[in-house]
Parts: sequence; structure tokens; C-alpha cells
Amino acid sequence: MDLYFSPLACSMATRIALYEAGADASYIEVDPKTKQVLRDGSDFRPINPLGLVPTLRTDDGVILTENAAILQYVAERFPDAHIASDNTTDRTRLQQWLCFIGTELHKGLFVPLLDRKAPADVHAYTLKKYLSRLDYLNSHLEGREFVLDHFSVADAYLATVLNWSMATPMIDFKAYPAVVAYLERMRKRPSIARAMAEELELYKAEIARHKAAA
Ligand SMILES: N[C@@H](CCC(=O)N[C@@H](CS)C(=O)NCC(=O)O)C(=O)O
Repeated sequence: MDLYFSPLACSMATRIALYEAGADASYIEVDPKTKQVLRDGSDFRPINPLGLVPTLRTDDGVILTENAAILQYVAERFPDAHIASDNTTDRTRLQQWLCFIGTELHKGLFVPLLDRKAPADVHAYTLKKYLSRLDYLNSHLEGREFVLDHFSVADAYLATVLNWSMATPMIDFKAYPAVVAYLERMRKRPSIARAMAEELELYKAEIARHKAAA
């Protein structure tokens, strides 16, 4: 199995899921700016025309895209890891949270705030419209260890997205104590701590590469 990823991007959720599953996988880095596959300089776009990570090549050679889909694939492929849910209602609940994290948090809240080129109005509008999602998340996480009643791929995705809070000083996270406590807890989980430490080093190298190329 090959995971195309960029350091500290949303693809880290799949790395976490693969670590949780103890899966044998190759991690292939893609430069998010140039869309080059780092190891051989090839163009990533023939593999995923959108140039987006995560992209997963299964052991059968099938290319899968979209976080929510890939995470559920990994969970199903490695059932012993118990990182999804068994019955229909719980599985739907997992999908509910993956969709919430992907649309409301990842794309709705964080992407515009992380976009250094976005006009100030965009940040103001995003905060006004999307901070309510953090209120909702904070209420959900009060008194809970995980998004569901056990660790799941939703936690892998949520921890990955919330980790971007280190680059969004415009959000006052003190207002969301259950979210802060959750992230601190998740950062200590071995699979997540390992993924974050490894990808942080690669991220620093990516920044240095971009500076050198500028
Ligand atoms: N809808 C896609 C979005 C994936 C996505 O936005 N990936 C980002 C990294 S977090 C990316 O590859 N960005 C590079 C770009 O926008 O060109 C998914 O859920 O997988």
C-alpha cells in the first residue's frame, strides 16, 4: 500500500490510521506547491489529477482519493485494529463525524485561515461563520475521550486538523477547553505522537526547500 502525503497535511490522518493498524505501507512525499513526487521528481498529477493528498494506492493497484473514503478503507482493510464501527448506526455516526471534520472544520474553518494570501475580510468572515463549529465540537467532547466511544479514524482526522491550530492564532482556543484537552490527549497517543514528530521534521525540510527556491 502506498500513501501519497505532504507533511502535516490532512494526509497525516491516514498515516495515523496505518500506524494504529500496524500496516505495512510506503509513504511517498508530494510537494504541495510543485506537485512533484520528492523521491524521483515525477509529476504527481497523473496519479491524482487534483494534485491533492491523501492519495492511496492499494495493494491491488487501485488509486483511492478523499480523506473520509480512504480512512474508512484503511479501517475496513485492517478490522483487527477496531478503528471504525461495526453496526449500521455506529458506522453512519462515524461517517457523520468524518464529513463534519472534512467539510465544517478542515475546509470551512481551517483552510481559509491557513491561506496566507486570503484577504483579511476572508478571515473575519470565516471566524464569524465557522467558530460555531468549535462550540459544537467542544460540547460534544465534554466528558468524552474520543469522538465516538473508542478511538477511530475520526480521531485520526480530527487530531490532524486540530493540530493546525498552532498556525491559527486568530482562534482563541481558551474558549474551547474540551477541544484543547482532547488535542493534548491525542498528541500523546503513540501513533499520533510518532506521526506528528516524523512529519514535523519533513515539514521543516519542505519550508526550507520552498525558501531556497523563492
Ligand atoms: N477533498 C479532499 C481535500 C484534500 C486536501 O485538501 N488536501 C490538501 C492537504 S490538507 C492538499 O493536498 N492541498 C494541496 C493543494 O490544495 O494544492 C480530501 O478530503 O481528501
